[in-house]
Amino acid sequence: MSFHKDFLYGFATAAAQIEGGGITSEKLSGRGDSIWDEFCNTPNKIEDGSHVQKTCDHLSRFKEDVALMKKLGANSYRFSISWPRIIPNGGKDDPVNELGLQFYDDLINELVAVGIQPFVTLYHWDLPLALHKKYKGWLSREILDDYTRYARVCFERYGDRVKHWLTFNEPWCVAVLGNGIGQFAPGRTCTKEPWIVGHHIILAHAQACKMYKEEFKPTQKGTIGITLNGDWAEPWDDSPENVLAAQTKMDFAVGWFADPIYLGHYPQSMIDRLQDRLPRFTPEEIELVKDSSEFYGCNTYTTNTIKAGGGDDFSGGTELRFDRPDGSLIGVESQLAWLRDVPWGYRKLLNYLYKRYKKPIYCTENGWAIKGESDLSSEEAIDDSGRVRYYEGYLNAVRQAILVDGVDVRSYFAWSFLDNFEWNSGLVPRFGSVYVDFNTFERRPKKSAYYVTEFFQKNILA
Ligand code: GBH
Repeated sequence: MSFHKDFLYGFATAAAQIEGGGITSEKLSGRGDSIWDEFCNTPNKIEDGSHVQKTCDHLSRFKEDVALMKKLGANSYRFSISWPRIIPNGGKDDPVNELGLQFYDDLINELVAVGIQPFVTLYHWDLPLALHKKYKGWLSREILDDYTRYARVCFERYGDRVKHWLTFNEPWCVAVLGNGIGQFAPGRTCTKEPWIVGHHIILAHAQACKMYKEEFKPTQKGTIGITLNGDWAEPWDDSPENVLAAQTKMDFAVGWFADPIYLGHYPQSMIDRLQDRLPRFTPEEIELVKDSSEFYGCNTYTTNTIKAGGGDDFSGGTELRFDRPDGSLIGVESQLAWLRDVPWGYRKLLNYLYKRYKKPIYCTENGWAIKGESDLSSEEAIDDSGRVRYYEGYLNAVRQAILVDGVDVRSYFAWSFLDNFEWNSGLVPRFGSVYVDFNTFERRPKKSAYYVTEFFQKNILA
């Protein structure tokens, strides 16, 4: 067993989290508002009151950012395209924004010129606000054709240089956090709508894949898939009910999307629990959906111990914990309550995904926010030994999954390249391997930036 000969490694970002340089430059750029602009304009939605309009100013600093990635030695860069930057009102008959199209053209050219392969996400949560106002976004089936046209514009314009496409980043978050518990834009709370949102995303994903494979892949020769969030679910103890609960948690987090896409049906545990609330696929739809994704895109950060009972529908009625029956905790704390450092869970997850879905795996996100990092000076923050320790554990888990277990892993992207806008948590959690001063936009690579790239340089050449 060895690393894939074309193994891709580097850092990941998303448009809404890094592009904004302030209200003036964003207005001049011609980008339409996304649901995140409106969410940030609503009091008390973002913990520190920060705004997507002003994050890392990647929009004007992208050349410096690409040069830094090159210096670090990455061979690929995962980023997302902002739909409202390309089509400000989002719809299939709405005009495109040439300035926005040009921005990603320039970014991609800059990457290709220095030998860094672009790995592109089409949808990383910044829905054009106009489509939310028009028909409530993913809640309406009308969105399918609007999304497919947006995808077409991207394939046409960038597909000569982009060979790796992701239709969606983490649909679970869109459905549950955005439309179930309201922590994310558009901030809706409902126990019925998230399952419809998820269904429409699966169909939109499949429709875009079909179009790519039929109309673009024959000449462009790239690959397309989806990326899902999913943290390993370890039974709290060996009792049959907790073992079953852990599987149910995997079904509700990962299987919700992965089972239809790779296996052709929703998980039985979801059908049983949700009954009429879970939409059904028609035979034609399942034909479209099954095998739509050419690989499994894996975002993962942590592991939970799972107990039966409690929880809500979104966890399949299971309880997410970090403790063991003996009272010990499975990993140290981070800046975020949901995130603890549990490297062994990563190896188990990769084995589970490969065994169940039998697809090459692209690890598209994995990373760490050190507790209290925002209280440090930049000088202190760049000495990020807590993050190096996290990557040491997780990268060795990937290495063992590949070399010992034979899992076909083809990429690894650390989240994130830059400290950035962590959605409803604002600018406080710092996930970057590069420190960003949010007043001056100055960048300073942290220790972990070198650690991650050197790890792969050593292992790929070995
Ligand atoms: C990713 O998602 C995103 O893709 C990225 O944009 C983001 O910045 C990064 O991770 C860091 O957060 O409510 O207890 O069930 C976040 C992954 C998945 C983490 C869902 C929180 C909910 C746990 N999220 N998870 S819980």
